[in-house]
This record gives sequence, C-alpha cells and structure tokens, in this order.
Amino acid sequence: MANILILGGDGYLGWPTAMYLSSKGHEVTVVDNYFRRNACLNLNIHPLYENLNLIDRARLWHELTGKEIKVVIDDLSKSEVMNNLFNSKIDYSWAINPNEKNIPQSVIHYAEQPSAPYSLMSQDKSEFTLLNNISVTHNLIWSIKEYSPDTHLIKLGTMGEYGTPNIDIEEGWLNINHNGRSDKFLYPRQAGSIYHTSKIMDTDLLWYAVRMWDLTVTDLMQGPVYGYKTDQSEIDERLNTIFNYDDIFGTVINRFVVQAVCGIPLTIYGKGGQTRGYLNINDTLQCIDKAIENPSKKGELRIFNQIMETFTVNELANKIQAIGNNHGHKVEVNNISNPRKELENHYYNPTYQGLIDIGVTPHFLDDNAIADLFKTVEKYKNNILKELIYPRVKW
Ligand code: USQ
Repeated sequence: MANILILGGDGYLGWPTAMYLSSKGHEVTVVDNYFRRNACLNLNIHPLYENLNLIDRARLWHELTGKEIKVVIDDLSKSEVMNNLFNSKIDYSWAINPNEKNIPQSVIHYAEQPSAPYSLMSQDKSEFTLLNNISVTHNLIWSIKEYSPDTHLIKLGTMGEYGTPNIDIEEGWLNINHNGRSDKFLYPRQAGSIYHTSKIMDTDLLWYAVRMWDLTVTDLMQGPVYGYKTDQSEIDERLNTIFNYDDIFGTVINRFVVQAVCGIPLTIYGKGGQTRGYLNINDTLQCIDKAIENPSKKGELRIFNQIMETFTVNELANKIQAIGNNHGHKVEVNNISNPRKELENHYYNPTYQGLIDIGVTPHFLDDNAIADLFKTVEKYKNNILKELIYPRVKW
C-alpha cells in the first residue's frame, strides 16, 4: 500500500478520492485551505446540504471504518507549506499518529480554484485564480524535484484546455508535419475562461518539469463531473461530498436536476448545442486509482482525456426532463441568453481511450444514474434556494 497525498482534499472530488483510497488501505493525507467553503460563505452560496469540516469528516471516517485520513489545513500557494509535505516537516492539523511522516509515492493535485464563472466575476477573482492555481502547481513541481523526485504527480487538468477545435481532439499530443519534417507537440490549447487558461499554464509548467527535471507526471484532462454518491459515502450521509447547484460552483447535470426538482425551467445557455465530455464521480475515482496503479514513466508527461461519453446541453436537458417527468415533476426547458462566450453548435470529437486501456470501466449517464440523483435532490428539496440558480456572471 502506498502513501498518497491529496491536495485539495476538502473539495467536490478531493474528499471522495480520500475516502476511496483510504478504504483500499492506502495511507492518505489530505491538504486544503478551505477556499471553496470560504468562497461559498463570502458569496452567500449554500450547497444542497451542509458538510462537516474536513477534520470532523476525517474523525467520523475513522470512527466508522477504523481507517485514518490525516489532515493538514494550510495554504499550498506558500512554498514552505508545500515543501514541508515532502521533507518530513509536515505539520498536521489532525492526525492520530502525527509522528509517522512518510514521503508520498503519489500526489493527486486538485488544489485549485475550479470555477470558470468565479474566475470571471471580477478582476481580483481572475487574478486570484491565476496566481493561486499557477503558484500551487509551481510549488508542487519544485517540492517534488527538491525532496522527492520519484513521486508520481497526478494532476487534474481539464478538457476545456483544448476548447472546441474544428478537428479531432487527441489525448494531449499532436503529430505535426511541417515543410517536410515532423514532430510531436502538446495538442493546441485555447481556453474559454481565465480558469481554463490557468489550467493551460499548469500544463506548461508540468511539461517543463518533465522535460527539464525528469519528473513523473500524469495529466488528467477531465470533463464536467456529475453525481455525489460513492460506495464510501453510502456508509453514512455525513460523509457526502459538497453538492453545489448554484451558478458559480455547480456543474450542469447537478444543476439541471436541482432545477427540475424545484420547478425552474432547465437553464440551457444559448442554443444548447455545446458538446462536452462527461463522467460520473465514481469514474473520477477509478481513473485516479488506475493512474496510481499504472504510473507514467520517469521523464514522461502522460496525458489522458478523462471523459466517458459526450453530450450536447440539449441532450442532457432532454434526458433529465424525461426522468424528472417520470418522478412526477413537470419539467420545462428554457433556452436563456448565454452568459458565456462559447460556440453553441460545433464539431467535437475527442479521443478517450487511454484510461480504458489501463482498466477503467465506465459508468454511463443512464436512467438509473439520473434517477439516483433525483432521489437525493428530492430529499433536500426544502434547502434549495432558487435565487442561486440563474447565471449572474457574464463574459
Ligand atoms: N451550461 C448550461 N446551463 C447551465 C450550466 C452550464 O447550458 O445551467 C453549459 C455551459 O454553457 C457549458 C456546459 O454546460 O457549455 C458545461 O458547463 P459547466 O458549468 O457544467 O462546466 P464548466 O464551466 O465547463 O466547468 C466544469 C468544472 C471545471 C472543469 C470543467 C471541465 O467546473 O472545474 O474543469 O467542467 S470542461 O467543461 O470540459 O472544461
């Protein structure tokens, strides 16, 4: 079993990943600065249900399973904080055995401001997104280089780095023939938000660290994730991950189900032909797990497109409307003016074979998956604040 460090362990994906890897017997340490909680508090955004803080969740996890998830609450954009995770000077906020200080074999990097709308709310939030995201990645590559050069860095990138080009999207790389010569380059990036731009800059840092310092890196280009339920959260609902349905931190499928339940017509932005690759939260866990089990080579920047299927927004709305109607809701859909500058009708043909090849078995957005989401949202229906639903940030 491995020592695994999860940066951003309080987030939508970080906490389920921590429980999943801990349940498999790994020694897991999570680090978080509570950015997302504080941003929600400052913006008066309430998730669908309350979540225990990270220390209390880790305590509860230990009480229920006997397994330990160590917690560090601190800011990874400070280089000393990051260094201490790798040079055995780690300062735990909570741990049962704080003296066991092991160098991580794998580090999963989720510790970023994850929202495109947040990054465009104002100049200072845009600046925060860029500086925070790039500094954390920058600190991480330095710490690994200095103290732990064999650690496998698994970084969450985003499919949005590629944008929506009018050619097929490869897994990270593109062979180019030019004036009779050929070479392989990072697939062209063209982001649609400052958040996505920060992820492109991360990729450049990773590529530098691999080329110049021989680090071992897997970059997972993830699409929008849906769902909240995992085998571990089933143990006790107080272990559930955060569920945002607002216009800033909510992603489209989770948002549409909430809208269906509270009687707001589904907010299709523009014509609704925008196509993206989606995945179930359980597949995020599988992808991380398989990436840990099958590390990239030293000096290799391995890139996987982390999606399981593609849909237009209209297709999503139709599916959710149909299941919602079966559940007794009268679901309407509404094409509202698109708050984002994005193509609403475009070619989209990404490859996503690499993760399947290393053993990931996809879950699909079938009727059961959507019905499951409806059941939870219906349970918390009284918590829904309708004023959080319509988009308030335009770009
Ligand atoms: N959309 C609607 N109506 C809504 C919300 C979204 O039509 O009420 C549309 C958007 O215009 C967009 C698509 O649905 O075309 C996806 O939007 P989203 O808000 O679910 O996802 P996005 O802003 O792209 O960002 C999310 C995560 C981010 C991750 C990214 C993957 O917040 O962390 O990197 O998905 S990707 O989209 O592939 O870049």
